[in-house]
Amino acid sequence: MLLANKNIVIMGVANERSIAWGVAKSLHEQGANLIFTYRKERSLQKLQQLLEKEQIPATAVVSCDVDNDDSIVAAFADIGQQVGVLHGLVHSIAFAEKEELQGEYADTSRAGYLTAQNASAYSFVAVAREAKKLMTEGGSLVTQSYIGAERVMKNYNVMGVAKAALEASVRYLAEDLGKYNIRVNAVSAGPIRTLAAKGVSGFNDIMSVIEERAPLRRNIDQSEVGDATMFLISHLSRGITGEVLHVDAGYHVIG
Ligand code: NDP
Ligand code: N5H
Repeated sequence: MLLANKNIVIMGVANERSIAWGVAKSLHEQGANLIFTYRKERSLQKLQQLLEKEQIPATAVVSCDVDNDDSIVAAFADIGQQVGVLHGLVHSIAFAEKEELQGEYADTSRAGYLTAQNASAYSFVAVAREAKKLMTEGGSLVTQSYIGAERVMKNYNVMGVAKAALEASVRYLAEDLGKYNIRVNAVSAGPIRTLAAKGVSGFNDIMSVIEERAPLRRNIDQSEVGDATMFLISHLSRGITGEVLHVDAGYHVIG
């Protein structure tokens, strides 16, 4: 058991397809104590059903809207009271308005740009600051990114720019928190059919391209992202910080 007696926060379970739920299963297999945060009541209900079905105990379940600083501060104060020390945190949250995820990036509105940055990039900075206060024995933070941060991917648009900011934040946070023995990394996952991905234009075409062109000639799933995230949370990755680890069947090496 790589994570016995380790207190790990998981943010972003909306349902059984969520990347965060894949992460929860991988962390649970290694004996971690899991603390979940959610935003919508619907997500809380889904989470409670999943925990019961899979017989996974939650150490705590706390409400947290990452668009709101007071909500973040209150959530981590609550977590601190319940568990005292944190050893890890997984941020698996992003949001952009649907109308910004199609057409030309050049048409992005100021409001749409700020919404995406706020929920998808700044949220990780704010969460890292609060989590750090509880990581008195060192720790590991992991966020979820996508190759649209590095290259132009059709329709990803404003979210690509938000993920670029998120990946840059991983590097700056790695420098700031390294002196406290807190590591900061990202996983860059290939496309997975989740609630957030539902209804976004071009999703099926992108999955077909991966099947044809990725070195492994297939798509990846939540369990693969879960295991890679578990590795980055665990002691096995103790020399790694400021890294973006691709879990994408190798697609990122193809020109
Ligand atoms: P999900 O829809 O399962 O998860 C998205 C989560 O974001 C939901 O739990 C949602 O909670 C939460 N969320 C959105 N806004 C807020 C907010 N303001 N405060 C708190 N929570 C919020 O989709 P995924 O699992 O696909 O997404 C997880 C992460 O993985 C995202 O960062 C995404 O960009 C990334 N990713 C996804 C890929 C994919 O193909 N699916 C590929 C690469 C990266 P609620 O509904 O309760 O608001
Ligand atoms: C190139 C692509 C396909 C096009 C772009 C997709 C971008 C998706 C990311 C964001 C997170 C989707 C999003 O915010 C959708 C919302 O506007 C509407 N959905 C919701 O509100 C649901 C109910 C909730 C749960 O969603 C959120 N976000 O809270 C990228 C794809 C191939 C890969 C992909 C899907 C990447 C990614 O980052 O998720």
